[in-house]
Amino acid sequence: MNTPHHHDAHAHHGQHEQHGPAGLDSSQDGYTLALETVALPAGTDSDLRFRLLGTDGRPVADLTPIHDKLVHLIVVRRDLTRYVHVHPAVADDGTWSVRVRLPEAGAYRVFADFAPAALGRTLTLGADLGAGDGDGPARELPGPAPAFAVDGREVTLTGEPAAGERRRLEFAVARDGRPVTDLQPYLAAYGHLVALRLEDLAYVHVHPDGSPGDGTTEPGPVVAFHAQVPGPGTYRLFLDFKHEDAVRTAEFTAVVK
Ligand SMILES: [Cu+2]
Repeated sequence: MNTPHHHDAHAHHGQHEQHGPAGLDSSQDGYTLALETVALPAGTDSDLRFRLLGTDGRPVADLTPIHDKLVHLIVVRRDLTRYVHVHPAVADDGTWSVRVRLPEAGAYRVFADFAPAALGRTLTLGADLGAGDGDGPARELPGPAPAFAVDGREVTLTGEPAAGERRRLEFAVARDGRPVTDLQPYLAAYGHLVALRLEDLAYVHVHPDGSPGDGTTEPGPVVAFHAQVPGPGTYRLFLDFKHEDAVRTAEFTAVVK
């Protein structure tokens, strides 16, 4: 189960935009995600440490911020039933670390999303991480549903991702049946969306449609994105949004034929 399929992962090297599936490799274009932590206890706060190595094998010093952060780190259980999105800090020796809590035992995958200045675009590298003892409980990803409740908010998804085609996805946030119009900017956007494919844990880059302060983008109730998924499969969409000073995550399943 730890052997990802490598479909088209190498088909688009050399282009300035990443079109193929991302996150399938721990090393790409000369850059490497090197986990120093390969296993963590489950259910407790622990330090996850890693390095980002450049073409010369040394830690990459010059990163271009993406949405206010140098590195976005996503950790998911391989069945996509658990999701953690954090922002590590770097020490003088080039080691990155961040405190995470993986809720239960199992096999996890780590994704580092970063943009080496010398490369001029974003890279997403992936690596395997274990948590706790053994495989942990088997879980099944919930099927497609148009709405997700989190912390008393209901988020409704309109639109469907499609293979090889840019599609608009809209998420509407409501509370007690009323549209929420006071979303707060979180990392320079009203929402951050990460999509992952269950079959191979391909990571999909999603781009927000508009940003706070651009004169047209409202603070809810709708947060819109453009997404293009690399092919058929079952995708889990994770939407992070900030409301009343807390970041909350809504999750959706989409089956792409
Ligand atoms: Cu992030």
